[in-house]
Amino acid sequence: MNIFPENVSTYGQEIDNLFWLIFAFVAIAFVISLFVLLYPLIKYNRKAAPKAEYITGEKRKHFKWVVVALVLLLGSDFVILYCEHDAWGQIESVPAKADVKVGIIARQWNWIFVYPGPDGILNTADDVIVDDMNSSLHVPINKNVVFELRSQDVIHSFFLANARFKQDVLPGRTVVRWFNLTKEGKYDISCTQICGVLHSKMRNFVMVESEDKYKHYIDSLYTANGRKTAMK
Ligand SMILES: [Cu+2]
Repeated sequence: MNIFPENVSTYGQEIDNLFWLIFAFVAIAFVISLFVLLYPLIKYNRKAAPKAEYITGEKRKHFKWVVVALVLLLGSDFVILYCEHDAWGQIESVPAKADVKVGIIARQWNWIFVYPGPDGILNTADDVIVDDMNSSLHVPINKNVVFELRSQDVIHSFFLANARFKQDVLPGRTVVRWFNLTKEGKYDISCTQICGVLHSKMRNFVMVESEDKYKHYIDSLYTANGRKTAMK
């Protein structure tokens, strides 16, 4: 069953698997909790047990149920921790050598994209900045895109549902993350942290393109900025 937006990132499937694993644990816990709540209500109704009993939970036969619940809870936590280890490792280990580097800046209420200039290095004088409402971040398909997330004002959250990627963007801090998108197309970027009155308008896009199209776009950016085109 797939109720999510289409996954287009290399690590997205792992996140979906984790979702269903956690969902299963929560579903089981939900059924058990309902049973524990409803069963005594029916079994010990007013006719069957008119007098309530006060239980402190200190007696061994009572306390063991506290231990059972604790073991179940800790047990499921450890299973989830064990299963998420791989996905966590993939997302946290930013590739040392990026195919593409880009800066993503959050500002009330727009995402701003910064492409390294012809020198290929971010945060230098020749960077090209795209700062238009609802503009698109262009990335090539099947490439490791490493991005630096920054905020100019408040806390925002960068969410690319199709990549299963979400990360808070904090003022005063640079967060470096990556993705590798495997299908050409246009996908929504949204902000998932209430960041002011126009928070819901903070909607941009990722354009996943063939290498050629991507280079063409970058070239056009450089030309528009009056710089020499120098994409290798
Ligand atoms: Cu925001």
